[in-house]
Amino acid sequence: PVFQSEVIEIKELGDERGFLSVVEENKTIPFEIKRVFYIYGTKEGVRRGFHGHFKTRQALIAVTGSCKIHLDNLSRKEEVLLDSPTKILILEPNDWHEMYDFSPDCVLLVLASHHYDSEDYIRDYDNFVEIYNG
Ligand code: T46
Repeated sequence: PVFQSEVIEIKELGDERGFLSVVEENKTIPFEIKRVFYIYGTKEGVRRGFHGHFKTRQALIAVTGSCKIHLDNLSRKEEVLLDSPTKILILEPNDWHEMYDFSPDCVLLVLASHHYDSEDYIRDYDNFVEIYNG
């Protein structure tokens, strides 16, 4: 199937102690979570990503700070701003993505549907176009 990436909002559960937000696999997150990683301490001006995937679905949350994601699924290009721990980008494999404009305090949490596999990356844009246009 060809998926469509989207931004979803989750609840901010709060009381006098502060806030708590929750995500659950196969509910808030539309897949089973096999892997978790986080990107932090990103240097100023850095742009990373520059790839698509074959099968890995991901959920991106800026748990602190903010960053932007450039998305390109060949039929649309979009810029997503992640600037709240209650905002989640469900990033589908068929979206080429680049992450940039990280605030110095940004911690970008990523939940992934598959274990790490370097073969699941499409790092060449022309190749990406061939695969998803074909
Ligand atoms: C993605 C975006 C949102 C591992 O060994 N295991 C892992 O699970 C990951 C994610 C990375 N690595 C190694 C591979 C590289 O040597 O960590 C190094 C940095 O990874 P990479 O250059 O792929 O990082 P980004 O920011 O370009 O991309 C990452 C994810 O790899 C990718 O799947 O969609 O975040």
